[in-house]
Parts: sequence; structure tokens; C-alpha cells
Amino acid sequence: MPSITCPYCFARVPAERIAFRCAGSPGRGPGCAPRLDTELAVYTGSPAAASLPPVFDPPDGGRLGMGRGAQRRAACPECGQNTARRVCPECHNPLPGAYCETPGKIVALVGAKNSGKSTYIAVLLHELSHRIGAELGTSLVACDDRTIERYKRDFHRPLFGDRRLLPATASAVTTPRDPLVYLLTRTRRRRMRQQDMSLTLVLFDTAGEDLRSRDVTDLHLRYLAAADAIIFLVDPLELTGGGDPDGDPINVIARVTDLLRAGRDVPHGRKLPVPAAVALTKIDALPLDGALQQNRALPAVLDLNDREAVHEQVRALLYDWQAGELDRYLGHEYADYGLFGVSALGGVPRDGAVGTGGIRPYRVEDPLLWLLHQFGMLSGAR
Ligand SMILES: Nc1nc2c(ncn2[C@@H]2O[C@H](COP(=O)(O)OP(=O)(O)OP(=O)(O)O)[C@@H](O)[C@H]2O)c(=O)[nH]1
Ligand SMILES: [Mg+2]
Ligand SMILES: [Zn+2]
Ligand SMILES: [Zn+2]
Repeated sequence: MPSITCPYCFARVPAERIAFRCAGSPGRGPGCAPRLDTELAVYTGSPAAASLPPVFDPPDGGRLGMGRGAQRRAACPECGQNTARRVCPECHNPLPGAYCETPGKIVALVGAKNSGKSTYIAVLLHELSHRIGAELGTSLVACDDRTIERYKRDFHRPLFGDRRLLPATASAVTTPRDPLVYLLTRTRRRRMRQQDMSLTLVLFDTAGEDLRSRDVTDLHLRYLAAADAIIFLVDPLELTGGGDPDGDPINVIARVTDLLRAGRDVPHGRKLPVPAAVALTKIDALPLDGALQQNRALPAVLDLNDREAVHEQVRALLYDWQAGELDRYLGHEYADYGLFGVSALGGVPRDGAVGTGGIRPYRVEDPLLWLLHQFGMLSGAR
């Protein structure tokens, strides 16, 4: 029986159990009035954001002879109006239609403290909705209103508006936070047929320290267990050693890898089938030559020559820095891993602000292009 994974609470939901939310009264229609949604309030930790028209279970599809699978619409049992707003029956977050039809791959992003996660998220999403999105012909849609508001308030406005660096992310232990959830959809034409494929970007902007503590939240554990791919961000400065061993990138990656294994019952000795993109951040601060210094040559595909050259160059850097252990570890644990170098800012910041040249992202999309290729959403070319 088909089922989907809720990108908010990561519950497995059989398609025929996807719930609906009443459309309410747009204009002066006859729909249900908003009321407190307890499940959503518990999830978001904010009752104010959870005053919405009611959620109801799907009508019994079997009894109506509608067969199995997801229903696209249902009539609200209270007001009789039809609604197409589908929600998770557990946490009541919205499940976009495109996600219910073709459940996307969940991509998780992790990194140690100060590795550049928040900045990368801010810039990657910006690039995906502008330059890269146009190049790939993808659309990026936020799956809920909180994602839109939080992206604007916590990421876009400070960095792109005020040109200030983002503050260190508060620990989820003190400030619970739900993920930013986006659906990245791409239409592929294959033999005269069009096919929409989507990737669900579930971005927890985790504070680095949450990944080192033993009490990683339950939600994070489920996040990692549900992830179909993972992006690790690594600050090159931390690799050269000397820092806190707990924040050592290899230790962070090893802890997350153990969680990935536990979440999907892959025993030690068998490689994890989850593609892992490991990206050095802040490469604008490194003296660079070779492939990393050039641009990708081929647009709208995965440039395979470029991919191999960058992978090898980053691998060589790791060995230069006496961090070859990281490469060996990844090769041992993952069936498929790629090494990357990215710069979200494109220049070294000064006094808490973006450098004078502005934000000039560099190769931030590379990990994502590689993952799209892994999932059959982007062709490769030489
Ligand atoms: N040179 C350079 N520095 C960067 C770049 N991105 C981030 N930084 C620096 O790294 C610092 C940390 O970046 P954040 O994005 O806040 O890192 P984080 O991983 O979210 O950190 P926590 O929330 O504390 O875990 C920033 O304040 C910048 O000084 C980049 O692309 N280039
Ligand atoms: Mg942060
Ligand atoms: Zn849910
Ligand atoms: Zn209703």
C-alpha cells in the first residue's frame, strides 16, 4: 500500500489515511470558522499560529468504492464544502498535493557549530528561487506559511536586506523549532512525455551543539531516519585541527552516520545506501586553483567532468590537511558520497557584515545538482 513520510513529524502515513482541512470561509462563504488546532499547536509550540478551520479524517474510501490510494478532495463533514487541503493526520501540517502524488526525497542538512549552516540555507534557497531555479527550470515552493515567514525574518532580511551575518542559531533544547519545508519540482521531458519529479528539502537549521549532545531531540532522530540523502557541511578551518574534539567534523559526521544506521537498521559493515554530499564551506577564504576555482562548464545538467575534478581536488585537500581519515571513513560507510567546496558569501565577511563585494555565492548548488542526478531528476553530461 502506498504511503508517504510526513516532512514535518516524519510519521509514515498510508495514502488513504491522509487527512483534510476544511477550506474555511474564503470571502463570506458558508465554511467552518477557525478554531484552535491542538495537534498543530503542540507541534509548533505556538497556539497563536494554530487557529484554523478544522481537520477531518478522509471519508472511508473503501466503502465508497474509491479504491486505495490518496483522495484529492473531500467534503467537510461539518459544513459540506469541498476541500483540497491535505494535512498529516498526526501533526496536522499541510501536505502539498504534489508531495502526496509523488512523494519527494527528503534531504537533510547537518554540520558542526559555526560550520556555516544558516548562511548556506539562506543563500541556497535564494539561489534556488532565482538564478539556479531559472537554469534548471525548477520551481521552489514553501510548503507552509511558517516556512515563508521564518525564511524572510530569520534568513533573508538580515542577510540580503541588512547585509548582516546571521546570529548563532539558538539550541533547539531552549527554543524548539520546526523545519523549513520546501518542494523543489522539476519537469522532465522523456520520450514526448512530461513527468514532474520533486525533492523535498527539509531543512532543520540545527544549532551545532545539538548534534554533539547526547540528548539529540526525538524529532532530529526521526529526521535522520527518514532522510533519503544528506548534506554535511564542514568548515575547512576545523579540519586542520586544534579545535574542540566534540566539534571535530569527523566526530560530528560519525555521530550522524550512527544515527542514520540506527534509523534504518543498516548493520555495521554494510554501506549506507543514503547518498552523502560532504561540502567544505567558506572556500572563498582558501587559496584555490584547479576545478574549484572555475565555473561549471555545462548548464542545466550535472557536468560529470567537473564533478570528478572537484571531488578529486577536495579529496587531495583533505589529505594535504592530514584529514584523509574523513575520506576513508566516508568511503567505508557510504555506498555513494561526493566531496564539494562551496562558498555562500563569496568573500570574507567584516565586522559582522557581508564584505564590500556583496553576496556572491559560489558553487552552493553543486551538492544539490549531484543529489538531483542521483535521484534521476537531472541528467549528466560530459
Ligand atoms: N568566508 C566565509 N565565511 C562564512 C561563509 N558562511 C559563513 N561564514 C562565517 O561563518 C560564520 C558562521 O556561519 P553560520 O551560517 O552562522 O554557521 P552555523 O553553522 O549556522 O552556526 P551555528 O548556528 O552556531 O551552529 C559566519 O558568521 C561567518 O563569519 C562563507 O561563505 N564565507
Ligand atoms: Mg546557525
Ligand atoms: Zn506529520
Ligand atoms: Zn467545514
